[in-house]
Amino acid sequence: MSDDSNKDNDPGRTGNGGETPNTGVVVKARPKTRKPAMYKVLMLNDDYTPMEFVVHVLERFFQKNRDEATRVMLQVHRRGVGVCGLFTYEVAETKVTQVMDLARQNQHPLQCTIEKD
Ligand code: TYC
Repeated sequence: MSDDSNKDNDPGRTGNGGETPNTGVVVKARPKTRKPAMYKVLMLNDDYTPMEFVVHVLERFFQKNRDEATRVMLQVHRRGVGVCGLFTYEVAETKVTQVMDLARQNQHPLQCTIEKD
């Protein structure tokens, strides 16, 4: 005997009057997000690294033009410390490593560091 009153296995059946099938998935309308913490890369002065090398580093790793790189380099030279840029933690770490590696390869004592913004 056939029984067409049982429609529970009918895949097209929505049970809500032809609206979107209810998948049971709950999605927040406005998912909470957080801005990432930002970190300054600071460059430190020393008595030996040539000014031109510092300017080169700022152009190469911090996308500064010649004028901006010179301004930051002179700030460090006169005041002892200057800000190269503001980055997420991993990017800031990478910049510091790149600067220190190039400085070491060229036997300059140039130091830079990270500070939470
Ligand atoms: N003080 C260095 C000099 O007179 C120049 C210098 C600038 C070095 C900035 C490091 O981060 C620095 N040659």
